[in-house]
Amino acid sequence: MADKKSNYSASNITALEGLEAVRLRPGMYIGSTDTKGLHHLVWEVVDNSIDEHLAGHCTHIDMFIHADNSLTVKDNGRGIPTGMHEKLKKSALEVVMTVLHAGGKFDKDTYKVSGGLHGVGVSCVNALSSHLRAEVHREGKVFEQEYKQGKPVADVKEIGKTDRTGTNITFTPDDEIFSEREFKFETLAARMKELSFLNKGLHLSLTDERVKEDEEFKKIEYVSEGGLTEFVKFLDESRTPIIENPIHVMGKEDNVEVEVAMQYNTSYTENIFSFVNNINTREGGTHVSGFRRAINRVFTQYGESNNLFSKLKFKIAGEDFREGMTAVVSVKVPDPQFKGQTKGELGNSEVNGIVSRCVGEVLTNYLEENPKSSKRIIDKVILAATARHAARKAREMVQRKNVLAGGGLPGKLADCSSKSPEDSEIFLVEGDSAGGTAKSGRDRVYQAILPLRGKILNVEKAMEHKIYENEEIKNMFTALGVSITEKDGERVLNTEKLRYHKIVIMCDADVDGSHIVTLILTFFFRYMKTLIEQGHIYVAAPPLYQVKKGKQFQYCWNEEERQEAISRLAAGANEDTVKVQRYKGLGEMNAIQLWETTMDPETRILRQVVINDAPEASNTFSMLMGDEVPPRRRFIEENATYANVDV
Ligand code: 0RA
Repeated sequence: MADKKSNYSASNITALEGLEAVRLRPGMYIGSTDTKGLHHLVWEVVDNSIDEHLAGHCTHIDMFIHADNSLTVKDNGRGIPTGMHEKLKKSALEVVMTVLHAGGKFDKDTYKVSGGLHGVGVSCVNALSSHLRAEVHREGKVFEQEYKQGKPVADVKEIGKTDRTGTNITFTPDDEIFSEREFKFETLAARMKELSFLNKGLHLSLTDERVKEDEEFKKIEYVSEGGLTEFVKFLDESRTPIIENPIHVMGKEDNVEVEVAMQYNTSYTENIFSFVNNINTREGGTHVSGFRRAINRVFTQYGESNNLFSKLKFKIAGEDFREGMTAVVSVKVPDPQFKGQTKGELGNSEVNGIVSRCVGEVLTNYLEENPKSSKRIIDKVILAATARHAARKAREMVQRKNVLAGGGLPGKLADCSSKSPEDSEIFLVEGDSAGGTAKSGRDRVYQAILPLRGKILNVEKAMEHKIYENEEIKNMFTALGVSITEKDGERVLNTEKLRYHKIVIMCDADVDGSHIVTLILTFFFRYMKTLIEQGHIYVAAPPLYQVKKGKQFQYCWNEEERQEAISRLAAGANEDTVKVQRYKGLGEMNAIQLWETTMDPETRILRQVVINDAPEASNTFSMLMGDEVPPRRRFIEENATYANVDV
């Protein structure tokens, strides 16, 4: 009996390994079936083309978003093999497209993206597409095969002759699977741009065919000659550099390729982005620790042998060497091992030493050969250490005061009565008057209100100790119950005592309000990023209008809804009984209206803040909040609908 049972489950498992399993539990393969999962499909296909590039066989990758929202990725690689697969008695193309995990290259020596982090293979994309067509140019011939929900519609066909090689994959995401099916031009473009920096000389393009009849297709092309140096310049577009050009490291050891570019700017933030085989390793890993180790070692050595740190009364910490540093660390590893919560951390221990040696050598030479630049960097390091010392004192003052006051909460906080953080929410509200309305409108059992006065400090421009001395920021720390401590010279945010699991930023729906939201988000991004990563941060969406006729009324969140409401309520009525109330500020709503529209979990809209693309997000914050005006103006112009809400 027992045997029979186990046999049964074994065959079951085999059956479940087919593409049916992917359709049954798409989340297990691509994370989710929302917009994030949708774009995961694209990364999966592009990764295969990138693999061809890494193997030295592909120079061009072109992407097309078609009018029917299908998408094509076209490359000039070797083309997926089309010959007979010995064991399976099927074309290799069919095997790659329909067998789970068969998509990878058969040779192990090349750097591989697919099978790495994204890693589920192009067959998963096939399984989750209502329709997919693969076209292969190889050995002078064009082959094609089509699939529906991952199943071949017919055998592989030879359909013509060609003088090129490569693969075109066109797929339509299945509407039975995806809740969101619209490809986002900006998301795809950001990744294509990133890929161009990471793969010097690779041509990438993106064409959006979803345009009005008389318009031309929207097309952008990326190719970077400067590689990571250009990447760092792009990331620091809105910051002021302190040395002329980024320091550039290229090296190779034991088949591991290392490339690093780093620059120092006048800001106080550290921005290190890391990649393994072109995939962003958000949690860092051995390549990043190797990089940090080299920085600490080389600068300490240089400073000590030139007697530059002798006047300091405290030790320089690792983070002092990295304040105001923007760096990209990119490694190509033949057999990457990923670990960590989201598999975003490189585990290969040999990479640590390799990166450390490559960076150490170049940086040592740089410091010897560029005394002026080196002095500027060292001066900045000393300033950072001094400021950190002052910041720690300021922080300890704030935190000690809280302890002395018996964990006293800010006077302005209207706390909730629930003591369970999982059920509790805090609204960070712009202005005392809106704060007052929110206090009367809230459900006091689980909703707390913290009014913030006017514009909070722009942390992008302020020294760290100033930040801890800022009244509104102090209030946020104490109300939220989080604190910052130092561990091995690194700042860590302690969130174990977080008092609310939902932190909702609530500001006016106008330009000033948006600005305040951005200021608060900048603060969270730079000082409490963990809270964003843990999914605790939300932005409230108050309505823009109330359209009213007699006793009937409707709240509207955009112009379209407003027009719709006007025509609905106006039907049969004369003009001047059709009343539109434009809410300029939260304070204009009464407590009941504010509750109904913005605070009641049953009816409100909350936007959860997530970090999709860390380099892009960091860049956007420094651009919006930094010194340079032109990029900020460009951003506002390009996002005009957002900036123009206040008309
Ligand atoms: C399997 C083996 C080889 C290449 C590929 C797959 C391949 C897959 C994709 C997916 C999109 N573009 C692609 N390009 C190539 C190696 C082929 C050989 O050895 O000739």
